[in-house]
This record gives sequence, C-alpha cells and structure tokens, in this order.
Amino acid sequence: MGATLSRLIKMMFAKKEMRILMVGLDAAGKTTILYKLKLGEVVTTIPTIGFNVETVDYKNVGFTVWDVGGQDKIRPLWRYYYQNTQGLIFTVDSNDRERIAEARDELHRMLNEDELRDATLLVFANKQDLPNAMTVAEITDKLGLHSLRQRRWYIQAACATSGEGLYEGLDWLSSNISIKA
Ligand code: G3D
Repeated sequence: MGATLSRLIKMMFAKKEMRILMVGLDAAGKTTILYKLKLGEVVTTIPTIGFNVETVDYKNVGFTVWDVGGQDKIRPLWRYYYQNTQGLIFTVDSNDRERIAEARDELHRMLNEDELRDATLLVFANKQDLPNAMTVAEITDKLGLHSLRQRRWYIQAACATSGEGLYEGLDWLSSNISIKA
C-alpha cells in the first residue's frame, strides 16, 4: 500500500513545486498518515519548547506537520511555516466528539491567516474504521465547512492505519491546488 501510494503521489505532484501543511489536534492521526505515505525520512524538529514539527521532503513537495490546539503562546511562530503553502490538510479524529468544536475553532483560526488565504483545504475525516466514528456529513457540519467562502475545500473519509482514503484525498488536493507561476 505504502509503495503504491508513494508512486502515485510522485506522479500526481510531478513538476509541481509546493508546500503542504498538515495540522490537526494531537492524536488525530497526522503522524500515522505521514508514515503511511512512505515519502521518505520523517525529520522531527523542535524549533522551540513544545512545538514539535515533522517534515518530509519528497521530490519538490515539502510536507510539514504539527499539532494545533491550546498553544496560544507559540501560535505566532507558526507563521514561519505558512509562507508559500498551497495546500492545507486538516486531519480530524472522527471518533473524538468531545473535541470536534475545538478542532473547528482551530481550523477557522488557521484559515483566517493571511498567508493561508489562497491555500486549498483538504480535510481527512480520519479513524473511520472505529464503530462510533462521526460520518463525513456530520463532520462537515460540525467543522462549519459549508460556511467557507472563496475556498476550495474537500473532505475525505480516511483510515490512516489501513491507508484507506489517503490517495483519494491527495489526488483531489493535487488537482485543485493553486500554483503560482
Ligand atoms: P498525531 O500525529 O495526529 O498526534 P498519531 O496522531 O498519528 O500519533 O495517532 C494517534 C493514535 O491514533 C495512534 O495510536 C494511531 O495508531 C491511532 N490512529 C491513527 N489513525 C488511525 C485510524 O485511522 N484508525 C484508528 N483506529 N486509529 C488510528 P496509538 O495507540 O499509537 O497512540
């Protein structure tokens, strides 16, 4: 699965120079997705205390991943990573009903950032394998996605542990990303 995925991603993103940010609350499944894609060596850095960033550079695509939520002090530091971001992947734990409102708030805060104005949004409704998982429709509603204006967005059901849905989501992202010449 991993090898096939990375081959497909290589084809999808060929010749496109881009930066993709993947964020979400902790335990949403971001790291699992990153490793499942088998893009190469995942490098973990801590630019400052409590701010853990994972990066993978794959051909001309840079993936950067971190946790959002409850970190007001370090929030201004995120800006550094916003520059030149064409794609924003927001990963949600579909089973985490308690924190879906927090996830919504974080998502909208990020989308309000000026540097992310033109970024295309892909939401992974992750952990769909769990029996109590919220449906894509429910998550769409709870994240307030229909209220987004002038934003290309898409929500994809996914299971990071099996890899289900990851290719479909990234396929959509690569086709809908805005590249500045
Ligand atoms: P994060 O990087 O967003 O913080 P992780 O999240 O990738 O570390 O995942 C948090 C936990 O959720 C991990 O479990 C991981 O295996 C699990 N997980 C990720 N994706 C899925 C999924 O699609 N389905 C299920 N059932 N679990 C998933 P552990 O036990 O290692 O903490």
